[in-house]
Amino acid sequence: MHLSNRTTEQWQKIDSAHHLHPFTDFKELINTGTRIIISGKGNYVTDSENNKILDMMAGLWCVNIGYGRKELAEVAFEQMQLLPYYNSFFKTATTPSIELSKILADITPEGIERFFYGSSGSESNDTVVRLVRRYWDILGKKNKKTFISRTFAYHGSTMASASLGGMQAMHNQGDLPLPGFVHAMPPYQYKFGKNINEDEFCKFAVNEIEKKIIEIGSDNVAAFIGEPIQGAGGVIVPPRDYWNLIQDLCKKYDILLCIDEVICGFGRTGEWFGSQHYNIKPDVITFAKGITSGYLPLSGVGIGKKISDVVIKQGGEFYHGYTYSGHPVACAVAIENIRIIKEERMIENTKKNIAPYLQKRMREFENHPLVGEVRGEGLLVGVELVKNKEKKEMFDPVGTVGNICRDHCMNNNLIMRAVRDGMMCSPPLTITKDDIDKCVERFKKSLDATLEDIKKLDI
Ligand code: PXG
Repeated sequence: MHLSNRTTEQWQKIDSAHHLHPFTDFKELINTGTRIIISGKGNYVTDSENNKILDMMAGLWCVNIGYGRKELAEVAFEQMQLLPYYNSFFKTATTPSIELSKILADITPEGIERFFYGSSGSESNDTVVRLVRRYWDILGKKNKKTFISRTFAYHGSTMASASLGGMQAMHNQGDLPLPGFVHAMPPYQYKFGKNINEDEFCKFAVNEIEKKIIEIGSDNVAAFIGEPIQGAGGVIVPPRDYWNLIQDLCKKYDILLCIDEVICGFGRTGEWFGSQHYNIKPDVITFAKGITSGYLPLSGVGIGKKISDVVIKQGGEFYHGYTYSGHPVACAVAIENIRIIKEERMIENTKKNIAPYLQKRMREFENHPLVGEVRGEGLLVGVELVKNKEKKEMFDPVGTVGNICRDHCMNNNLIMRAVRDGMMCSPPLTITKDDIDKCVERFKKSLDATLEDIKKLDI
C-alpha cells in the first residue's frame, strides 16, 4: 500500500512535528505518541505494528457497515471519473444529490421530506440554527431565537454547534455559549435521579425543560434540540416516555422539535432513526456519520412540511450554503451505503439479533465491583465506572479512571471510548456474536486491570 513504507517511529515523529489532533492535549500527545492505524476490514482495524484491534466504536460512532467495503470505493471511483464535483448553488444540481434526497425521504421519520446538505454534523447543526431562526422570522415572531439544549449534549465543534452542545469544557474555551443558547438537565438518571424510580425521574427531567421554557418565555424560544440517546455525553438513555412528553411540551409552547440523529441515525438503535425508535415526529433532523458509514464526509438537515411551507412559500434567498453541499461523490457513496444496509438487512438484524445479544452480554458487567450501571439501546452501550457501587458515588476528580480503562482496552486490542469515567460501545452494525464475545472477554480483562491500578494508585 502506498505511503506505508515508514516505521511506526517515523510516523509518530512526523505526526508530532506537524499534525494537530482534534480534542487532544497537544503536549501530552507529543510525549506519548500516536497509534498509527493503517487498514480496516470488517469490524477490525490494523495498526502499524500489525495489531488487529476490535473496533467497538465503529471509528467515531460512524462506520456502520464496517471497514473495507469495496462497493463504496467503486462508486466513488466511478462518480469521480464522471463528475468529481459540481455545486448546486446557481440553479444546477448533480444527479447523486437528487437521487439521495428521494431515498432519504423514504427512510427518514414520517413527514421529513426535504434535505439541505453539508459535510459534517457541526455544519449541519449550524444550518439548523439559521433555518429555524429564519422560519420564525418569516412568521413575524422575531423574538423566537433561543435554542434549548441539554447539559452533556454534543452537537459539534463550530461556534454555533458547540453553543448548542452542553459540554462545559468546550464552553470554557472561547466564550461559549453564544447568546441565545441555553441548557437544561439531561435525562441522566444515574447522576441526577439516584433515589427515585424511572417514572418519577422522567417527570422530573421533562419538568426541568418546561421550567427552562417558562423562565425564558415561550415567545423567545425557537426550538428544543436533542439527540434521541446522548452519545458523546456518555450514552445517556432517556426514560421510555421522555421523548413523547418533550414532543407534547414543544406543541404546547409552539416550539420546534429538532432531533440530532448524527449518532442514532442509519440503524444504530435498530430503526433507521432514533426518532422512530422513540416514536416521535421531529420538525427538523440532523444527520451525518452513518449516512456514508464515514467513508466520505457528508451530513444534512431534513425538514418537513411545517417548515418548508413557510421558508419556501415566502420566497427570498436563504443566504446559507457550503461549497460541498450535496457533493456528488459523497452522495453517491451514501446511496450505495444505504443500498447495502437495506440489502443485507442490517437494521432488522441489529434489532432482532445483534443488539439484544450485545445488551445482554454487556449487562453481565453489572456484577463487576467497578461498575455502577450498564445502560444502552440498540448498538449503543455505556458502562458507568464508579468509586462506590452501593452509594452510587462517582470518581473525583472525574476522568482518570475512564482513561486508564480505555488504555487497558487498547492494550488488549479492543477499542472502546471513555466518557468521563464511563466506557462506551457503538460498534459497526456488522458486529457478530463472536466479536461481541471477544469484546466481553477483553473488556473483563481491562476492567480487572483498571481495578488493580485503582488500588495501587489509591484513586
Ligand atoms: N451531533 C452529534 C450527536 C454528534 O455526535 C456531531 C453532531 C458533530 O458532527 P461532526 O461531523 O461535525 O463531528 C456529533 C459528532 C466523541 C466525538 O468524542 C463524537 C462526535 C465528534 C467528535 C468526537 O465521542 N460526534
